[in-house]
Amino acid sequence: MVEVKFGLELVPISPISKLVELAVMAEQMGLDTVWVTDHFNNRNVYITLTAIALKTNRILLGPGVTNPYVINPLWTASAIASLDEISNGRAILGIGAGDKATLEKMSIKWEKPLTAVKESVIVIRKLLRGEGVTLEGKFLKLKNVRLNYKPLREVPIYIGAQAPKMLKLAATLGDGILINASNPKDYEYAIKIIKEAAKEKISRLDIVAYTCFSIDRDKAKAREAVIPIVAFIVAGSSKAVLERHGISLEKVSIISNALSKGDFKTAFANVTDEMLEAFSIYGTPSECIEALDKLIKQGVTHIVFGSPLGKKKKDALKLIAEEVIPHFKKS
Ligand code: F42
Repeated sequence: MVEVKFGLELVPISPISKLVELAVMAEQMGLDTVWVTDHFNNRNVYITLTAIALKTNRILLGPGVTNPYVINPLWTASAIASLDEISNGRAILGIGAGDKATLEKMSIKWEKPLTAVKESVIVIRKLLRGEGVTLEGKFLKLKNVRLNYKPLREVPIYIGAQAPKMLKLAATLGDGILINASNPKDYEYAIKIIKEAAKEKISRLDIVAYTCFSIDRDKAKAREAVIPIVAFIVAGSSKAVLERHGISLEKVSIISNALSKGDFKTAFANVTDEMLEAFSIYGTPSECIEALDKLIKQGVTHIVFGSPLGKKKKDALKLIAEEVIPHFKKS
């Protein structure tokens, strides 16, 4: 049986010193990976990762996820090679098509997302191998570009994917897939596509559940903490995903409209239990274990504990490390 890995998502909305503290704690508590999200309006992903690299020794670390529209893939190749150097070979790269709402704010068109991710991954790999690249692609046009230094190694590349074509691409091209979902229905859908596309490569693919997670001994507190995150997930979900979970589009539009006006009270008040079930894992340690167990049985090889973690992040991380992870390490 594959040994399941465990990771932590960090969103750089809090001071970098606090994120470093959490990453150090995650390393001390035996987690395997730490992923830092990438949005222009949060603290910078690579500066945060560098700070974490300098204070940790073992944990793997990387952006989860960057995108080729805001950050040029050549820049990403150099950033990830530099992170690998400063962390002594611990870098991992998460890359995806980018967040539509954020790109719209920057007037960046979300054109050909599959092609953009595909060409970027191919080019980044070549640069990490120390090769030169000339490409007349649809997204990238490059004339004999290369890094002026020899990267330590070819860093593993994980592709963020939920939709069918991106899942297929990730399964064929990636070393791993970051699936931003928490419910078994989404994994049933995704893993079927991944298995068909990956064929014999499936045993080498790291299938990551990038969850929205909230844990507390008091279920009500875990629930309370997860509501704001689920409101944003619901507003950003595709029609196909909402329909998969039988969520009324009418209710979703109330939340989306409220969020766009900054009326968080109305948005959060309209989050239903059905939405919480569909888009998060929350509850007591035993309830969280039960939910994660379902994903692992479906073929997930790596769990990332994503926001909010709980009402108090350090307490939640302690519960995860002391009660959740040991359950899976011994079984
Ligand atoms: N986005 C961020 O901006 N920052 C983050 O920190 C972040 C973290 C993150 C973590 C995990 C994860 O899974 C996703 C994360 N994301 C983050 C979101 C990520 O950047 C992507 O937005 C997300 O993964 C969306 O991927 P998706 O699988 O939904 O794919 C999108 C692009 C999609 O619509 N795909 C469809 C499909 O079927 O795969 C259709 C693609 C499409 O439009 N194809 C066109 C066509 O004609 O068919 C064009 C074809 C072409 O050539 O490109």
